[in-house]
Amino acid sequence: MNAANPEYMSPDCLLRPGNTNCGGCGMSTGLTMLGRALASERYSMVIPACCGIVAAGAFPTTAYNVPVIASTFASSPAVASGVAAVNELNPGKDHRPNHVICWAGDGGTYDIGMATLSAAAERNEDLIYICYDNEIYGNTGGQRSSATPATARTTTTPGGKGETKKEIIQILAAHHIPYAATLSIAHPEDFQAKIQKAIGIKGFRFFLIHAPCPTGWKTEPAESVELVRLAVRSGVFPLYEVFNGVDYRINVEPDGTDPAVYYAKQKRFSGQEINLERVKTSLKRKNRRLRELASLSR
Ligand SMILES: Cc1ncc(C[n+]2csc(CCOP(=O)(O)OP(=O)(O)O)c2C)c(N)n1
Ligand code: SF4
Ligand SMILES: [Mg+2]
Repeated sequence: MNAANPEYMSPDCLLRPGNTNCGGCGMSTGLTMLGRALASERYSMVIPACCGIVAAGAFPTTAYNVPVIASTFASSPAVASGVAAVNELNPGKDHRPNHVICWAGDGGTYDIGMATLSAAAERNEDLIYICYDNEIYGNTGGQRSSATPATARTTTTPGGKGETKKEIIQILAAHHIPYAATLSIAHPEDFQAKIQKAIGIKGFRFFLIHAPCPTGWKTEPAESVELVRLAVRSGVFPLYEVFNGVDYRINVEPDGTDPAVYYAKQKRFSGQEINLERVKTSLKRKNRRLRELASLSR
């Protein structure tokens, strides 16, 4: 493949061939879908330490088709706030919006960037923050993060993680930001529609993408999309949005698929004592609460 091919310079090709991502990487598919959703927009990205910034390649070349600032692990929301402020002061002759997208992993979001993320959300900075959640520190070999689900094996939880995954959407919603939503690479139309909706909203917008990492999850690269589809169908990763921190809307209802099918496809869960009854009860509770919040919002 020739990365200099004009086809790969087209505005919807955000991540060009020649990047270093593994086959079947959910983050790569997320970037492809993001590029398509933003094809007619002007934007730049801020990316902290994570696979997403390694993907750019070595200076002076880049796999990205838009300007990208590489930030330190903890500072991407602060750096993005600065870029958004500079853009506002410099509208350009055409006054066309110049959006700022923060693209970060779960380690940079749930853990190490949490302070600057919370601060930027509380200030309602005019930017779109997207966390691609592969549920580990993928770039450094697959250590646990607070997004790692209970019982998953990682290099720092070889016997399976004991703690439960953090509820990041609820945390962000509690900042009363105008818009927060989950995205799935198995639901491209929903993905596209929500990104375009967010473009029309001013203030802090937050997205969470379920992003399989075949390398860390020990899964088949060709099954990444099927895996996240199963996660939506079984209620493991519900697709929903929250407006102004209070109004909930469910976008795709789980269809009763057994979550055991999702777990069985991943070697990170194999050999673990997964108490499926407990998992199912907790998923039922979580999805019932979501439905209650959505019905209160009608
Ligand atoms: C302050 C600091 N600590 C540790 C690192 C090493 N480091 C670089 S990327 C990374 C993992 C990032 O995990 P995540 O944000 O989930 O993104 P992923 O690698 O999974 O894409 C780590 C620990 C660093 N660059 N800076
Ligand atoms: S380690 Fe995981 S997240 Fe990183 S590029 Fe490979 S598949 Fe993608
Ligand atoms: Mg990660």
